[in-house]
Amino acid sequence: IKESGNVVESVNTGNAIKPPRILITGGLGQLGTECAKLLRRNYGNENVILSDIIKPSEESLENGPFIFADILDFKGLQKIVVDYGIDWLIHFSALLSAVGEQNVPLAVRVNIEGMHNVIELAKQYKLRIFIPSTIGAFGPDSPRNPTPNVTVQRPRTIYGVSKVHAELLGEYYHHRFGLDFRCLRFPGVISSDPPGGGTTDYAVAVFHEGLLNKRYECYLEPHTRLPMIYIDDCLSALFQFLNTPEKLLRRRVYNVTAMSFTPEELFNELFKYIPDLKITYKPDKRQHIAESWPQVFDDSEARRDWGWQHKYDLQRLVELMVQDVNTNFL
Ligand code: AKB
Repeated sequence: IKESGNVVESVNTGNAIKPPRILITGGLGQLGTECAKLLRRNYGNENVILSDIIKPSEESLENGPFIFADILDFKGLQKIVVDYGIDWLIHFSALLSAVGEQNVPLAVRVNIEGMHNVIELAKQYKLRIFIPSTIGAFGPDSPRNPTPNVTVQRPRTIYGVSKVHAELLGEYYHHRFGLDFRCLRFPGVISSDPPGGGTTDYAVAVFHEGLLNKRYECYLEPHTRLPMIYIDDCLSALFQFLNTPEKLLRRRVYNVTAMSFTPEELFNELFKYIPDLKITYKPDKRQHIAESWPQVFDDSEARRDWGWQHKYDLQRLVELMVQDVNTNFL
């Protein structure tokens, strides 16, 4: 099977080679539906099972199975893995940085207890497991420009703490039990789906509000630089990484990124499409979070070890986001 030049892996069942059966948790968040589309194109619709605890839209029910799965219910997860013959688990369920701060106990349950369940599940059933991490796994003591793959990690959000925990536990399960754990640290992911409680989401919200109302009040200061990636690049990285043979992986956790920009730089690009866009700034608590995160992300190890390359820069990202939001939301 092929996707844009990538040779895709299959599972050797002894007699025949068959595509992997994949379960996606938290499938109705920013990445799930698009990730399912990409995987279904490559592995077949029936082999990719999208799951969540919320009610799906018509679109999410198109093209393949959608099921209820609560990551806090270990037995329920075991039943799904057995009933559907799952080989790979992509674990997207998580509260993001800004919403996590508003409900720390819930973030602990979802991001930490939920992750304990899926990692144990993956160990028991010998699944390949992918858990995304984030630039939020770094903190004020980390070098910010650039932030290397291995450095000090002392995040100050529950989101960041839970992601460092996932990175370390995944690495531990890999070394101790041979678990095929894979993790990419993503920067802010820009897609046309409405924002979901992150600190980097101003860079999504401005397209929706800017195109609809011609105005946007930004909660970050104009010069706050953060690493970012367009969703297609993010999912290509995930896809390519999932299919990288284990022997090429020198580590289990990699930084990936495409660009870095400030709100002011993004808005200047957007003025080309919305010349009468009015921007005001009203920094809030998210400013403190952003100031503790990397400004420029060093992903040279991913580029070296498994050939990561981004396609979309700031100009192309803005062009595509204007198109996507206009077509799907206005
Ligand atoms: C957030 O802002 O919380 C996320 C992230 C960078 O992980 N988008």
